[in-house]
Amino acid sequence: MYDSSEKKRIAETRAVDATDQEIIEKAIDDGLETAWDRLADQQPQCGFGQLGVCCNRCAMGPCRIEPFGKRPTRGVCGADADTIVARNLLDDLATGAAAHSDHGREVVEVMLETAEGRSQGYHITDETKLQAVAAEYGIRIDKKKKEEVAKELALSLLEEYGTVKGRLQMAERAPAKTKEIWKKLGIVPRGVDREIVECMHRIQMGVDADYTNILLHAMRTALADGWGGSMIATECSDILFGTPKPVKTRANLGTLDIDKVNIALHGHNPILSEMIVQAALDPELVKRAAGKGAKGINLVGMCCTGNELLMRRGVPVAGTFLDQELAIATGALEVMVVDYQCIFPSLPQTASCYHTKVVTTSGKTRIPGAIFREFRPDNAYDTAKEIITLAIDNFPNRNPSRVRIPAKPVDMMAGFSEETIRKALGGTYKPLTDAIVAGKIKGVVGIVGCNNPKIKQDYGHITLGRELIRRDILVVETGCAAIASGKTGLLMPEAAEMAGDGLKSICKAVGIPPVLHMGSCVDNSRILVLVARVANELGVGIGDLPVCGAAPEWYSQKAIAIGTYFVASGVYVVLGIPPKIFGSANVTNLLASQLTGITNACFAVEPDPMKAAVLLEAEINRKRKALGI
Ligand code: BF8
Repeated sequence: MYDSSEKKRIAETRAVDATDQEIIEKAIDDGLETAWDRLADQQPQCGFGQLGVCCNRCAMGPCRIEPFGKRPTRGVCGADADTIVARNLLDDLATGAAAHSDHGREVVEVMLETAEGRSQGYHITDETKLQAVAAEYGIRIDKKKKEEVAKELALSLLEEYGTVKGRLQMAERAPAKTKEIWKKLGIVPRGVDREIVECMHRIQMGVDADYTNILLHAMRTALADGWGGSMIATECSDILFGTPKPVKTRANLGTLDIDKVNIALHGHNPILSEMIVQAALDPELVKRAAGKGAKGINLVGMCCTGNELLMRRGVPVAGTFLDQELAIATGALEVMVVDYQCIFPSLPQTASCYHTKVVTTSGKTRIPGAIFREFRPDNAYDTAKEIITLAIDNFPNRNPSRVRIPAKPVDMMAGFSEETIRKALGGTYKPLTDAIVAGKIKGVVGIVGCNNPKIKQDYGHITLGRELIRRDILVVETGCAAIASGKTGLLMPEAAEMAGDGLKSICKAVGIPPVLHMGSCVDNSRILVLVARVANELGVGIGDLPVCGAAPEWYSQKAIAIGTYFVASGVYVVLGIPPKIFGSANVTNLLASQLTGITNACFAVEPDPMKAAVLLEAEINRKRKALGI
């Protein structure tokens, strides 16, 4: 076993946040296996896999290409490194796009069932947004009831997934110049499912072998995600649960409550978590909790479900991707309820060291050792009550000698939907663009994405965020990046003190933090809408704006889709973790350089967030110069 100074050293290497470090030490004491241990077990990781030159697609393989030009230079089928790397990338991207988009479809289905009176406990909440989106789809409002409009809209949105219509309505939100580029490249997205299925077709052996052609389809599929599946998820969630407005809440593992029944809501889709929030207020359940000796029911969010809940309800967030095991390691969690995506399959094993129960709720996500309670729109409220009851009844099983909750949650502010930001600026983006033209704000960077145990938890996000605001660059965030900033205080208006003078003066005048939390990962679509509106107001393309993106700690295939739709839309993106493409000089060259001549944006890879800030500022300056500002 480790002595205390060794434990401290390990915890400090793994995470930045003091509450995380405290629980990492406890996990070591408890003999708990975590992602960091499993990463160590995997060393050395396969070099062929890291370079993307390993192909395991068919039964002639697996094959691998020798990266230094010696034999073998081709797989058994004859595919070279370019084909293999591009195909692997397309496969990953399709997986990510499918995850976002299938989540989006489920929200539309709930909207349809709600409109038809077939769901339990859901309502059409934001009528203004319902009408605005319906108008885009050419739906006449007249004197129709909101449910009728919602039904027509849901049916139109389901068509966006198919192949008959052949275009995505929401992609029309992009500026004319940006759409012109897509048209010229032949990458206008035709339908969400269509593009994803075509990815699967193209990566079958004997179909697409031209890396450029493969990468173009990757961009089209990514656009179908960003301007399709993800945007649909965001808009329909707003219609059902409300468009976020500024809200204050708290973050980190200290949001767990020693006296209450603790339930962590982990995953992505708000259709599950919103219902649990409603059900937790049920007097019958509150009474039951008291009967078990608890002072109440404490809900905390995790990952993107956490973001959905804090954006709309101000529910405290316990942490990011790498906090899912640590939340259990506090010994204070009665239930972790999950839907899908970013859920470690090992969670039931982690939970078995404590009294915690892991509850899965989607037929798509069954995990051995977890309790399954299927969550359907027609039984949503009842199932939510059942899950909370399970947690309450588990409260007496908590072993007080194994509980440690870090003392202090950090205050944070969230809820910056595109609508909220525009409203705060007085209805148009002119005040923002004026500040950019005047140089008070140099530009805007979206920091997005995950944690990855290959990098100290949250270090990439918060170091880059701090460095950018210091350079008078406004930061907008989503996903685990935003939670990381919340844990470190960057999402409070007081953080403006850390910003450069120009950005500080604007933040103080408007009363906003220098880092704005815009939501979950599907809510990157809010950033797309924001930049589209700014570009439209200025009569330019998205690629002309001094706007960049960064994913300092990404791990997920979803991040590949996100990065690619930003680049395809004209936004330069810096990745902190290398993608598996370096086995092909051609693929690398296209993505990291040649694309600039086409979309005016490309990818860069820079693991050091301080150096990434330099790259991002240089790109912002390049675009400012081109605009003559
Ligand atoms: O979709 S940022 S670790 S939680 S993948 Fe997952 Fe990454 Fe977190 Fe949300 Ni996004």
